[in-house]
Amino acid sequence: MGGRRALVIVDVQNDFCPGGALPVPEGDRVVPALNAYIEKFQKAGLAVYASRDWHPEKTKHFKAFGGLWPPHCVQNTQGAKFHPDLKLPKDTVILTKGEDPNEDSYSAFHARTKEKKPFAADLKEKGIEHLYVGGLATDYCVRATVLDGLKNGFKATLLMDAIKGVNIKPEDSAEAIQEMERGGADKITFYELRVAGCE
Ligand code: VGL
Ligand code: ZN
Repeated sequence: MGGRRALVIVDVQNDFCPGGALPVPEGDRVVPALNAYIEKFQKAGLAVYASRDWHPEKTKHFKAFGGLWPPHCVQNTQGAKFHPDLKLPKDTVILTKGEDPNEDSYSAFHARTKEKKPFAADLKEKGIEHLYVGGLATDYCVRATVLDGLKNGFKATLLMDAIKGVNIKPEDSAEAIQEMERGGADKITFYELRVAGCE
């Protein structure tokens, strides 16, 4: 079991939390769980990535222009900011996606660093092979990120206590989790991470 590990926090932004423009039910509940993972990874000297949905005002992602969603995470708005209680370390690599008005860009593998480097390239440069993925939403951006990671040859572990889904259909998150597992992802909770001694 080689391979450097990294924590990947997907789209924990105000608009996906209660009170936001596209609230994931109980979306803010992932925040304390993710803070615990952040502390663990940081103490172990492992990289922390945080993706953000970052849409222009007009995008085919939004209902008004043919998409599925109400406007959310519009660039430079309060709703696009990370949840205020999320304790991102200073050296967190911020990944930005959804800027292209012609693409949904659910997956963090469509995102780039602030130096405009694709996520996969940044991971490869750092020798990272194993992604621990949590955040919002289980059935959209978490799902797409994990499946793309697996397709790109990374190992992926889902942080079961640090994800929440939209569940347009009530079973959507459960089905997404099964799909990720079929693709090769495994699942863990914070307690199991500690037991496994993943330092
Ligand atoms: C997301 C719906 C629309 C997500 C983003 O972050 O899961 N879901 N845009
Ligand atoms: Zn979006």
